[in-house]
Amino acid sequence: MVTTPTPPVKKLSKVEGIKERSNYLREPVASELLEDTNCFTEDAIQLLKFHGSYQQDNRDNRVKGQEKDYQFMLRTRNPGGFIPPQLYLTLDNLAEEYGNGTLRATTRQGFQLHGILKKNLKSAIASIVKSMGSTLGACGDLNRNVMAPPAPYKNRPEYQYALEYANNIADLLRPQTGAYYEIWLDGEKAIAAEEHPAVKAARQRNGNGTILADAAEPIYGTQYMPRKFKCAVTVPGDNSVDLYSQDVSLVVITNKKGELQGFNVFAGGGLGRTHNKEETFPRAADPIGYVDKDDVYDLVKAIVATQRDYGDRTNRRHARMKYLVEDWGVERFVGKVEEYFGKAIAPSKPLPPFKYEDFLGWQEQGDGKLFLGISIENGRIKDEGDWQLRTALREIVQKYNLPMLVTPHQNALLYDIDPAQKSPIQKLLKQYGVQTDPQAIDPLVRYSMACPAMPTCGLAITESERVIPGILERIRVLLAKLGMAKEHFVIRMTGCPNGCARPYLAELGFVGSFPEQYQVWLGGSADQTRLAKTYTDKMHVNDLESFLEPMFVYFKQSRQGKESFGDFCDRVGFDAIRQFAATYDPTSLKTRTLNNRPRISIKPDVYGRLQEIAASQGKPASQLATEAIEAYLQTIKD
Ligand code: SRM
Ligand code: SF4
Repeated sequence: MVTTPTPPVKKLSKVEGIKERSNYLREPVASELLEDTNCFTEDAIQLLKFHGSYQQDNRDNRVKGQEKDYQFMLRTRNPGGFIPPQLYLTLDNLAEEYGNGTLRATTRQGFQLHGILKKNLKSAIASIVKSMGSTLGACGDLNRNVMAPPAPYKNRPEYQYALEYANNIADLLRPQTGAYYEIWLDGEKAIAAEEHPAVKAARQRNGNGTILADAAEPIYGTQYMPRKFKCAVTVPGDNSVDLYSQDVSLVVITNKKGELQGFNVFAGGGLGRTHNKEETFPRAADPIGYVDKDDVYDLVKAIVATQRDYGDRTNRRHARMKYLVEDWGVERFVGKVEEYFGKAIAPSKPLPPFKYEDFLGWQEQGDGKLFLGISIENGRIKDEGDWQLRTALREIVQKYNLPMLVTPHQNALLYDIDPAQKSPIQKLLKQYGVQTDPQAIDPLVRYSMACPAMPTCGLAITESERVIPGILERIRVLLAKLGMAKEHFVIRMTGCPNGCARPYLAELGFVGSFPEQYQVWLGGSADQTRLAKTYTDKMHVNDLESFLEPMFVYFKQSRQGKESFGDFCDRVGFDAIRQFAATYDPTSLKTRTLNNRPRISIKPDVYGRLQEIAASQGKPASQLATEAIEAYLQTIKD
C-alpha cells in the first residue's frame, strides 16, 4: 500500500508569511495599486513578482539623500519563447509609450520591459493580456517560463512535441488564483488558448498528496513554492535550453516513426549563489530516469510536490530544489518523488551527446517556409546609430504578420516566412543595419551573453550588459595579437553571482564580485554540459589582457587537436594554468604587448555614447577615443 507522505513542520521565512497572508496574491498589491504613490511597500513588492513585475530604480539616477527614481520591470511568460505578432507589436508600443524605448529578450525566452512607472503598470499589463500575452508567473516562487528549443521545424516531430509539452507543463503549473485578472483587468477574464484536457485532468488528479486540499490553488496552496522553479523540454542532442541549469528538464523520446513515447527526466539543476557563502553553489541537474508520455504530468507534479513539501521554507538562500537534491542525495530524492508518483521511475533511455544550438540565419522550416534567427547583442532590441533593430523588427512583423520565438540565448527568430518574402525582408534588415548572416558575426559576440545588471538590476555589483561589448572587443584584439584571430569560445557575464546569463556553464565566465572586478570561472564545456569552476575571485576589468594572455598562450601551445578552451582548462587543471601564468614572460612575445599600452577608465554612460558614435562612423571605439582626446589636448596646447 502506498502511504501519503507527511511533510515536516517548518518555521516560515518572512516571504512565506507574506504569501500566506496575501489571499492568493491579492493583498496588499490590489490596494496599493490604487494609491497615488510611485512605489509599493516591501510586502507588495514580493507579491508583485508573481504578477510578473519587479520594483526597481534607475541606479544611474541615485542621489544620496534623495528619493530613488522608482520604476518597474515587466517580464512576459511565454512558453518556448512564442510571441504572436500582435503581442510583439504591443510590447514594442509599450516600450515606447511607457518603457525606456527598448525591449529585452531574456535568457529564458521571455521579453522584459524596463522603466515603467507605477501609474502605467496596470495599463501595460492589461495591454499585454489583451494581446494574447501574460506576465503571470514570470517571476515569483512558482514555475517560471518553461523553455523549449526555438526551432520551428515542421518536419521534425520531436521539436513539435518539445514545444507542445513546454506549453502543457506551463499550463499544468500555472497559478489558478483569480487575483491577476481582478487586479490588472478589473476581473475581465482573458481569452486564452484552451488547455489540453489531459492537463486539466492532471491538475485535479491527486496522486498520493500531489494535490492539496485547496480549491483555489490545488498544486501550490497558499504558500506557493519555497522558491522559483524552472523547467525546460528539449529533444535529444539539443542543449539550446541549457538543460543542466533547470530544476526539471524533460527530453522528448520518440520511436523510429517519430511518435512520442515519453521523456528522459533530469532534476536538481540551478545556478544562483552568493559570494563568500560556500553553502550556496551552482549545480548541474542529474538524470533521474524515464517516464511514459501518459505519466509525464503526474511525474512533474510529484517532483513539484516533493520540493513544495520538503524544500527549505526557512532560509531562502537554501530554498531551491537543487539543495534538496544535494542534501538528500539523488537516490533519496528520487525515492520521495516515487512516493508521490505512486510507482518506480524507469531507467533513462540512451541519449546522444548534447550540443549548443542557436538557430541563427536563414533556414528551411520543413514545410516550404523559412525561418530567420537574428542575433541580438545581449538581447537588447533598440535603435542605436545605424543599427535600427527595433524599427526593423516592428516593420517586418507589422508588414508580414510573422510570429516570433525568443531564444534561450537572448536572440529572436521570425518564422512562417514565405520564400517570396525573403528578399524584401533581407533588404529591409540590411537597410536598418541588421546582420542576418551568422558567419559574419564575431563568434565571441554570437556565443556570448550578459545579464542586464546596471542600471536597472537592484542586485548588480558590477556592470554587465553595458560593458561586455568592450570586453569582447578587447579579447578579440588580444587573441589576434597572440595569433589566434579565429579562436572563439562561449563567454558569459553577470553583474552578480545570481547567474542570470548562466555564466557557470560558460567556457569563460565573468561574475561581478566588487565594483569593476569580476570572479573568473573556467572549464565549462562549449556545449554547456559541464559546470565551470572559480579560477579567481577578483580580476580588475583593467587587467583583462594581462590576466587572460598567459592562459591563451598556454592554451595555444598545449591544446590537443581541436580541443576547446573550456575542455583544455578542465583537462590541464587550474594548478597547471596558474603555474604557467606565474612563470609567463609577456616580453617573450614578438609582437608589442597590450600590457604596455596605457589604459584609462571612463564612465559607463560616456563609454556608451562613445561606442554609439564609433559604430555610426564605422571605426573602433578606441580609435574614436584617441582622436577625441588628441583633439582636446590640441585645444589646450593652442
Ligand atoms: Fe535572474 C534575479 C534578470 C534568468 C537567477 N534576475 C533577477 C532579477 C529579477 C533581480 C532582482 O531579483 O531584483 C533580475 C532583473 C534584472 C533587470 O534589471 O532586468 C534578473 N534573470 C534575469 C534575466 C532578465 C537575465 C537576462 O539576461 O535575460 C533573465 C530572465 C529570465 C526570464 O525570462 O524568466 C534571468 N536568473 C535567470 C537565470 C537563467 C535561467 O533561468 O535560465 C538564472 C540562473 C538559473 C537559476 O535560476 O538557477 C537566474 N535571478 C537569478 C537569481 C538567483 C536564484 C537563486 O537560485 O539563487 C536571482 C535572485 C533571486 O532570486 O533572489 C535573480
Ligand atoms: Fe542582476 Fe545579478 Fe541577475 Fe545580473 S546576474 S541581472 S546583476 S541579479
